[in-house]
Amino acid sequence: MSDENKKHDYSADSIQALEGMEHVRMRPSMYIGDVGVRGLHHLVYEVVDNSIDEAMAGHCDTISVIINEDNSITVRDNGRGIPVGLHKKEGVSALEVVMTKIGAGGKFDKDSYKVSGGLHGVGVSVVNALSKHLKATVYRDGKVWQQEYERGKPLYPVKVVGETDQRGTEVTFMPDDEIFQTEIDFNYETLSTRMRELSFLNQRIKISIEDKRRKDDEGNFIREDFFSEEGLPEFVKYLDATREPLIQKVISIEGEKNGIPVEVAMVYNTSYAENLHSYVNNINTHEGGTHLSGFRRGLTHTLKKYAETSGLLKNLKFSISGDDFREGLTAIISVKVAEPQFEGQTKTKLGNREVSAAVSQAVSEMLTDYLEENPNDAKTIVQKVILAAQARHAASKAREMVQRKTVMSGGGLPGKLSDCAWSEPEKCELFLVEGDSAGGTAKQGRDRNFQAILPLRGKILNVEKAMQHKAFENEEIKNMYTALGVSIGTEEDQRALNVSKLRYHKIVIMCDADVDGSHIETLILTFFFRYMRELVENGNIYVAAPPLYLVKKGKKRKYAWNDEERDAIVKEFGGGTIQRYKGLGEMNAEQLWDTTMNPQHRTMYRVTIENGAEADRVFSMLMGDEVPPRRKFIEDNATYANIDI
Ligand code: 0RA
Repeated sequence: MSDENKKHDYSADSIQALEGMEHVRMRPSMYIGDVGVRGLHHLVYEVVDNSIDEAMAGHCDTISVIINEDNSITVRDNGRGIPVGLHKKEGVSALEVVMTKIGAGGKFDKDSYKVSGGLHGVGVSVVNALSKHLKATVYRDGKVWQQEYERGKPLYPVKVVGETDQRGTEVTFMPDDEIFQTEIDFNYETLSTRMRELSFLNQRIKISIEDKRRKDDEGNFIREDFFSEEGLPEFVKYLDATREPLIQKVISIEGEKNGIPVEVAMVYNTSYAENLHSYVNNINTHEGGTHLSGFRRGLTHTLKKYAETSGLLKNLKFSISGDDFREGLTAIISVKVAEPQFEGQTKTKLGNREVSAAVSQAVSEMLTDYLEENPNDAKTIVQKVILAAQARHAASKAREMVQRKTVMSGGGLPGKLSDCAWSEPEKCELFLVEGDSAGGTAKQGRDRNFQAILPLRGKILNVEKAMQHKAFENEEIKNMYTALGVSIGTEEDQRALNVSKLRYHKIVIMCDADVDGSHIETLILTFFFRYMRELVENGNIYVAAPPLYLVKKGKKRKYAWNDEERDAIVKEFGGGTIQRYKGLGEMNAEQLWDTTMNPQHRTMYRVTIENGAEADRVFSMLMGDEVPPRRKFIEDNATYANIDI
């Protein structure tokens, strides 16, 4: 190739690089998830990830993160330093390539062990593209090298600015306020929590975080130093610190199966809760995936087999389900996957099929060994599993009995309805509440003049999949018809409605603000859409919006309906404790009234149908087996008009 051509190639490549950076700035969410608070903090994780990679390759043991006074971030490590020599293909310093080429990441260092994926691992160049200003400093070969950038564009070629006997890489960046739709204001707790997590997930790395915006009582900057000698076993102990252990030891599983490193640490406690946390390449997989299902399978299989062969299940009159094996279990599952496929609504569900067997086998083998070596622990665990199964059976029997007793006695209003005093439908509201316990709270908290409560049991029938007679036989559905005063049409057209006697003009669906709650919400919406569409079209159907958080500090307390509000309140209070409301049941009557039911303060969404055909398509799609799409629908697609009443 002639020099002429080389020159041409180089400029073509640099144009490509520029386009890559432009693309990041045009579509930032594709690279960092969103341009809100989460995306902003994501920038820090991205830079730290590179240092963690360097540490995992065995070249670095100290990483420090600093929130500077101006809210810029500095990340420094004592690794080998990003190479500064000429990158032959690109014709510029390798440092410049790493900083300005999208996806250049660690491509030219094939020997080092690198795994990345998901939102992480997109490379520090993405951070550069989304920063108003970034300075990279490399300590290497006795010299200090430097290059600065504005919105991803180098301000000068890499230059030497001094001498050093140190090694490492330092990156300081100021996120671009033209990109982010939130204040450039880092949350110390958010970052420190992530650094603690990283130190547990990657043992024996010193990770520190310092906040130069704030000082403690002694005049030192707020700072934490994390270091975990053992890794995951320390992580579960940390998570379970406030629970009573059932067995003293942490069961630790560490190995590699089919080239996939698998690490598990688990403890049993005396609670009834299941606490599983899973990670892929240090990324929390909220939605689980193949590694989690592999873990569950390995655990159930191994414990069952052990219990059976050791005769502990003799004379058992009921079956044991998978859930019973996980009651009181806290576990962390961490795998490293070279090319992870992330699926699901928030791209936090591992899809790689091969991982399931790897985790299941690793768990089976090592847990079998553990049980054989620790027969006392094994017996304690199996006894707990049997108790869990027993309790589950007793509960379901009781539920059946109650169900049989509450057969509708025709004519009058349903026994479960707590009606309101007034009788003018246009003034009255009916709350359809998820579960009897939340129903009880709502009953106490309501204004009984105009608010009626009808608790609905668990998951109502999915009318999308049920035959019509099943729907009309369904207790909850019958209750809704009678409570509303809506009658079903004729023999010929059973769905023909008579809404002239509608007893409440506002019908409010009030469910937990979690995945289950949104599922129930959708099931109820599906019912209205399919069986009482007129009410939807007339604008009678509403969805309540309970708060997600309560922030407390001293005597001050405030509710937040999303993460941004929560962070703003924490900031306003200057810290504080955050209670996350997982369900309506966690609020008392007064809180439920204040936040969700009182017309003076509440936020409700009116459900509308903008396009019937589209709504139809959406509802059929929604009633598939995946829950996340439903959540997504409710959050973004729904044609709710946000009205404050
Ligand atoms: C590729 C090659 C080498 C180092 C790195 C990447 C590296 C990148 C980052 C990012 C943050 N900290 C980092 N530390 C190192 C070194 C290759 C060699 O020296 O032989």
